[in-house]
Amino acid sequence: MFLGFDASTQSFSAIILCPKLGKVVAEESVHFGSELPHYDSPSGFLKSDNPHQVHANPLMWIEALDLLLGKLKSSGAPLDQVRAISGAGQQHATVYLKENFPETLRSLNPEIPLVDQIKPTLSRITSPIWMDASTQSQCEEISNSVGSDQRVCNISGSIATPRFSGPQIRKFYQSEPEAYCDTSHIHLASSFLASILAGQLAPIDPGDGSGMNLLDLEKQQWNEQLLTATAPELNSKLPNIETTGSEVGPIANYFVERYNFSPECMSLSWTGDNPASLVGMGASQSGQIVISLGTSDTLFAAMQTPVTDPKGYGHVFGNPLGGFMSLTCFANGSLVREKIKDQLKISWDQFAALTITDSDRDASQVCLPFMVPEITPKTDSSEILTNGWDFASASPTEQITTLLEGQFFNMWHHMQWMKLLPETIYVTGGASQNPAILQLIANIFQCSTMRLQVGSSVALGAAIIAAKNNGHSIESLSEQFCDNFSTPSTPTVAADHYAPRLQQFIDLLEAST
Ligand code: XUL
Repeated sequence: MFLGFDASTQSFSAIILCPKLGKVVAEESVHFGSELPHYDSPSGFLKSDNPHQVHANPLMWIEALDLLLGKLKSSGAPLDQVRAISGAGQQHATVYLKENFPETLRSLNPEIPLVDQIKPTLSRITSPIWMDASTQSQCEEISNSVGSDQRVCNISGSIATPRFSGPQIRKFYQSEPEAYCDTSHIHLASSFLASILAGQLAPIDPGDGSGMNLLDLEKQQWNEQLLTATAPELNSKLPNIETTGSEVGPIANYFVERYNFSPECMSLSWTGDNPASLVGMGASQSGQIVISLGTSDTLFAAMQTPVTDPKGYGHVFGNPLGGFMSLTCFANGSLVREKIKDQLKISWDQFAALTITDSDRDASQVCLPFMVPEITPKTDSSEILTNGWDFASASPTEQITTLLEGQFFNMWHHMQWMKLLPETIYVTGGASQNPAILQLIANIFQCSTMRLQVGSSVALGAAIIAAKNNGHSIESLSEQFCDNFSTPSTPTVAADHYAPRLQQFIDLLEAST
């Protein structure tokens, strides 16, 4: 059996799959906001007065890991039969650790919770996460030092990007030089958690490593110029780059004693949530497009040769199964859908029932759905902007429908650089449970949409990576676990139905960004 973890922004989940039985045998999840309220992070990150500064407490992730494994054990999940473990973390988040981290990992005591043992190893008590947009000046400095945005993009697959780890590391070095000096190890959320499971330092994989603005994408090695432009002695603080799912070592004794894992269970390297989702959706090879509707909304597809976004919003990441993937990320995803749902005091079912998917409403009414600083396009708006109508006093149907249309118009507009003509879009993440959303995407993108029946394509992707690296073929794993889609939603409106509203949206976007 193979275990896959998904350490995402708002929760930590796990799936155990068994290729012999061809089925998922256990699934469990911990929601940070409700199950670990003492971290004061209702949506998985700490409150801050500066909307551009978004950090999380890395101790919350490891307390969640103990809680999650405890839940799996008490539900009778066959942890003793797990042969290998991999996982995926929210991308870009960095964890800063002192010299004593490796020694602490080697001697984890099964009698003491992880959080108490790891706490003294942190050289920075918080981790900047992917929602942080506070490093614009560091991005400019990195670009200037390397030569240009285009040069950074040619090497790393993305222009210097505020949420990426390199600019975040530079900001830490500049604002807290002593703590930077006291930092011997800088990990991504993914490699930090993989290290704890293995009881030794784990590498970073090319999928998650390409979200750092530090990796030479083609050579799959840290790039000297980018390292120098970012911070001194960075090379010695970073783990090595190794293929996704490579062996780190047998699982640490802590987990054997505490949760009954076999001492032979192998702990593998992790990847980022989006690269893992590409695998979990069975889209790692065949050029299908995936839309993931999570805390962030992302749109991604596998690509053989890297093509970069001329506007700089899109990224090229490593594909965990070889080659590359293109990705565009939107910060105003579920957080905004949830805010509107809560303001209207309705349930998700009511939210779905109130969505109009082929409306003949006033075609000139559109909105920009940005309530937190947006990544694509870059904008600071903190409230919904309309082209002259009053959003707050509109009916719930109008609010929900224009909000969702705005999200998918924005996505459509910003995927044009990928030059893809999708026949089917595979939709995953919490909001994919809403059939009205699947229909709306089908109508706006003019292709059919399907959703995976398994809850987390990220944890599934990680478990598939673990199974593949234990000798199972990716073809049979994909057939067994990724072929399980809902009946497709096909367009119910003509191709030009949304054209006037889409144009209104683009006009409003261009006038305000
Ligand atoms: C991708 C991105 C987010 C995070 C959180 O570039 O920033 O999708 O991975 O899920």
